[in-house]
Amino acid sequence: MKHSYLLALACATSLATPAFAQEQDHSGMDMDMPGMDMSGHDDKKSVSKNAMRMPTDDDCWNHVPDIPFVHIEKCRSIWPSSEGSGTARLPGNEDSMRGHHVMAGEWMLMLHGSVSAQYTKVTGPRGDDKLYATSMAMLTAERQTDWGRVRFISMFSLEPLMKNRGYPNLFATGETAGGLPIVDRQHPHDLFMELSARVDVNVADDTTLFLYGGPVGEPALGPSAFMHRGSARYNPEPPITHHWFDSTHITYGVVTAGIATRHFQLESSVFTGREPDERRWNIEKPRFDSWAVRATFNPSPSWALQASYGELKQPESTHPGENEHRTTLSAHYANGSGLSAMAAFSAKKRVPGTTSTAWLGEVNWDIDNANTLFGRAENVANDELFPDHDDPLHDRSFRVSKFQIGYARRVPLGPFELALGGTVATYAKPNALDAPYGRHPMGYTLFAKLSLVE
Ligand SMILES: [Cu+2]
Repeated sequence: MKHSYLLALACATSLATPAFAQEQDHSGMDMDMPGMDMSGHDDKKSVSKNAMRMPTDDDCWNHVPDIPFVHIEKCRSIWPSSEGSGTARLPGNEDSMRGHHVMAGEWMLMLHGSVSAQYTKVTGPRGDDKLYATSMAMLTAERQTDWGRVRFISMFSLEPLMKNRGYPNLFATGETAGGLPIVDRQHPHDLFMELSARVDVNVADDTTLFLYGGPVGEPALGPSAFMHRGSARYNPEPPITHHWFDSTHITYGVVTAGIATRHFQLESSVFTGREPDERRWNIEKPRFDSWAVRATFNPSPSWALQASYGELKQPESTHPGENEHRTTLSAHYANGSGLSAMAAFSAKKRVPGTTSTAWLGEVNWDIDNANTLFGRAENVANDELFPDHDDPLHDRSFRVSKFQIGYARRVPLGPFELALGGTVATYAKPNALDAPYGRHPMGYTLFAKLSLVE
């Protein structure tokens, strides 16, 4: 991010908008606080001098709503948490500020997005290959006020352009195409991935109450969704455990209330349990028939530990009358210098029915400015691999694993970053799956991902 550019923008904005300056006036901060000294911004030398006068750690802790946006990045390296998808918290070291930032009056706008051209090939009898594109665009508007913060979030995807059956992802299941369950493939995401608002009210120096929600949002269940966590930043393949951990990231109708401090966040949601249907261009009817509760602990900027529980009403249209109780635990680590990793566990209980568990470990390591290594290991008991009722293996649960490694070469292109890379995956499965899947199926993906980063 270009500090000088943002500083200039923020200075221009704060000079032009009395409310912003006024906010700083009753912040009670020392005069050496950057942004307080509004004199001499018209010469370049003093701008760069001011840019170096960062807030102290203490400022970041005690005057959160008063930190000028230009210095939030510095504070984020001190705060123990940063924002993930929905209301999820990530380690403070996670770089969640990637994107293009513009001040519009008192509003800070952030545009973030990526498009990835991908080719996936999976071998074996259930394998397939496909050339396709995944995409995501996110626009947020946020504003600090003297009592807290207001934020609007919108997120879109053009994945509905691809066919309903999505793209090959061996052992992945979930949602439908043509009324039939999708198996060994990843479903496309909906056009509207998020349309939500969040209001934070400061109730003490270190405590805010917040309300989040909208027609499309993410309830307080599971870790931050895969496309919004650093540990999966360059991984082009969704987890095969998506429907154990983060499948609720697009939910039609969510309201979440919570309390947040530096280190803790406790929140609860009421939301729609039904997964998105296969009409991917519309906004579905909210039902508010399900609930979840989540606790997150950020002991330091390196860690985010999360536990959540939710009861979902009839999530799957192909399993009418069947509810789901989902318990997830996750530990996310980020060292702030290129390494981000997550380990997670989920237990999904069908009601009525059995419980199936899933494990996930993933890592992304930006070795230097140009090279990234990443990978993911998953293990899950899945009973949806044979949806045909006449199949002798129908409804039987099989514990399968996927081990995937990948590499990305990152090339800066102005405000964009182009990541070129590939992944290789191998699988472990019981012998009973040799006939339908082949003895040693393999998966490969090549990708070219363009992201707006500044
Ligand atoms: Cu998804």
